[in-house]
Amino acid sequence: MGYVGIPAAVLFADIPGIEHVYGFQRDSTTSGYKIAMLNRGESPLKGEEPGLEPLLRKVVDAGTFSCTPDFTKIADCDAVCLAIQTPFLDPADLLPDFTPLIDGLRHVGKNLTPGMLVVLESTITPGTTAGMAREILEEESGLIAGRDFALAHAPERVMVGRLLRNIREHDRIVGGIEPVSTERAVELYTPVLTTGRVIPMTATAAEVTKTAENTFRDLQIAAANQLALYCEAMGVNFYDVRAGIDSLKGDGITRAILWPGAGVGGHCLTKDTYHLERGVQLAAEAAKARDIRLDYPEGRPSLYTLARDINDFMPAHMLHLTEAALGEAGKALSGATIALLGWAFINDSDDARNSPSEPYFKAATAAGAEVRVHDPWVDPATSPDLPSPDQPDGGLTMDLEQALAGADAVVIFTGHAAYRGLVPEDVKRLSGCERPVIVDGRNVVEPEEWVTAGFVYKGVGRGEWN
Ligand code: SAJ
Repeated sequence: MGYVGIPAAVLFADIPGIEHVYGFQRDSTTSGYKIAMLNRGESPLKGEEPGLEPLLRKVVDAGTFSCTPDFTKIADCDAVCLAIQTPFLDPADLLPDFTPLIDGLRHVGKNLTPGMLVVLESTITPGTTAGMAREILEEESGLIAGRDFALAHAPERVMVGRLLRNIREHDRIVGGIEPVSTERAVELYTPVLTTGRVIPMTATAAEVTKTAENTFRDLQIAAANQLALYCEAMGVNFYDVRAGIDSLKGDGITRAILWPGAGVGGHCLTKDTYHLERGVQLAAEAAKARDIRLDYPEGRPSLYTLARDINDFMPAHMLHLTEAALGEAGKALSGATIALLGWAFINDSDDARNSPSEPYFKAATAAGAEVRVHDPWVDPATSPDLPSPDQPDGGLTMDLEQALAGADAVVIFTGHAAYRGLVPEDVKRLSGCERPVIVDGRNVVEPEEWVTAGFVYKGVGRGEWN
């Protein structure tokens, strides 16, 4: 019952002809609180999620949805969908942490009955559905996939802040381990979609589609980040260049350039490249026996992992900009007070998984700075991802004035709406500094206004000011 499972469950529960949807949630110390909340019709997801809570309340009141930690109830189901996190233990050796997913698969396998459909919605290494997942389900159930039960992959394509809309309106990729499994998955997902269409393919093709679409997005962001770094070095404004490139239109020409910034976070772009890389590595190993090999320029790195490295570099770039700006104000990083604005990885959300703010927080603290973290959405009381979990408030405040008080530098990491309205004179007064510093990692402030108010300004891609 997370960002994917909750919206998916309530949408299924609102489909005529679907008698009941069980939302399975382990009664763990960190997440068990969700069970009672959901059964009261309350969403545990903070942040703006249009339509989610009213729909949840509706299906709870209608009795078509309930949340339970009792996995034996799986045996009563016709279909089971797994939306479980699949993080990476260590990208360097391309090893994912499939422990939570394997736990889920074992629960399903132990309660699997003939004729059931099992769908993996988690983003997984290509080859996992027909490989590891099939093996565990068959081992636990004694049944055969593709004969006694159907097995498919139907990757989620949601973004926080628009969960319901994304599920209803995005086309849905579904892929079975064999044609009947694909048909069953098409049958399951079609009623949930409004404008979206179901796109059937094989399970492995569906896995590659999902990992590749996030890898390509990450690659496009890396291209924008590299160009922004180049623009800074050449003293030009990335946003002028972007508008210029974007002007080449017509005849089907699109030059879509994404946005540079303080880094790439979240549960998806930060790991899906490695799932794709691992998939081709495993496939290449398996294919060696058949003398098929991956044909790729000898000794050259993967374009995709290079893109990961560039995007992972951006928090360090933010620190370099902070240090340079403090230097211009006659201060050092060590001993400086920094107000870090934005702990969530994406604007107007409470989702702080793999936030780019974290490596900056750690590096600035290690360099002797005192870093105060502010976020209007991430609740220190419930968020699993906090700057200093050992501190009473987790090292995070939702009080902006408290974060800005006495700050030598203000560093913007997330494009929350709350930061677009910052008034330089107010921030200067709160900082109490003669020459405070502002470092904008999301291009949310107007440099001229801040420089006029006496700030040293630095911004990602803003070479004309840096
Ligand atoms: N970001 C940039 N520049 C951009 C766009 C994003 O720096 O131009 C940063 C964001 O600030 C954020 C990170 O990248 O830190 C990820 O942002 P995102 O907008 O990609 O948000 P996600 O990761 O929640 O959503 C992606 C989406 N994937 C694609 O569009 C291909 C979404 O459709 C997927 O459902 C989601 O991953 C997922 O769950 O896989």
